[in-house]
Amino acid sequence: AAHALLNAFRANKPAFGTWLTTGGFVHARSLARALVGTPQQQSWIMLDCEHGLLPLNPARATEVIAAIHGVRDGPSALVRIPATGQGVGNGSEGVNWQIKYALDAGARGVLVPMVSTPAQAREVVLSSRFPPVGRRGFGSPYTQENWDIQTAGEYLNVANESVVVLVQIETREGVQNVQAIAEVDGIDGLFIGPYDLSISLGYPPPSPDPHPQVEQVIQEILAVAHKAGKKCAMFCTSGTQAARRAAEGFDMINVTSDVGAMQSGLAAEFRAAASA
Ligand code: 3PY
Repeated sequence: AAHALLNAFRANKPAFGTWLTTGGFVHARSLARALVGTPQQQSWIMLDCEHGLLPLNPARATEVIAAIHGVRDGPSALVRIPATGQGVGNGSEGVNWQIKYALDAGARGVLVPMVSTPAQAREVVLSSRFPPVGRRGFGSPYTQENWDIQTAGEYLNVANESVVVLVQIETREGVQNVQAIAEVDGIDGLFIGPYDLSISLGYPPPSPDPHPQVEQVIQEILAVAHKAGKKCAMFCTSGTQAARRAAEGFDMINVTSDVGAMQSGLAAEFRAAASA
């Protein structure tokens, strides 16, 4: 079952997207509709349940994801879960149940913050893929509706190849282990979080560009991902930055956020109004 982000990945075209940090389903639908008809159709929206004001409340996530996917030719909705890679391997089931809720709600993919070891990446894959690849549980009666698929059985047949599994490289340990993480089967891509990456490496956060030492690490991660045959994603905060990252070869690029776009849009209109 294809969707906008997967289409871009398969066509080797950069997929631009935006962070969704707040709001209900009306807000999410407006954001999704705003992306339809932009020059870049292969877009995505990330429900930020890590730092945004969208806690991973399954009922709410289901409504927001349904609103986005109700938009014809619209973007793919993905979920960044709250639990980090450290949520596995210490006995916590955080990553497991959060991925389950996100995917059962119909998300086209998941993003797990701060994945620092190949063991953590493998755990992410186990939670995201149905057997025989992983151990994701099967049984939601709603997921296939969101995918516009007729039966749960059909969803089971397409989910492993259609769900996009992304891990964030944004810790010093993650950088040290980046090659082994990239090589984990079932991981589709590495998503660089330049803010956490900078502070983990002992540098200030990007303002707006990363410190040159951090930039070097970013380019190394991009090269490692591609060498392993994986996609590489980058978080940006403006269209100008995003265009540059696309030209560098990034496959998936965050352009802005709901709140950021609202603020800059308002500021631009008010500046225009005052310039008369
Ligand atoms: C980071 O830059 O740390 C991110 O995770 C993107 O918000």
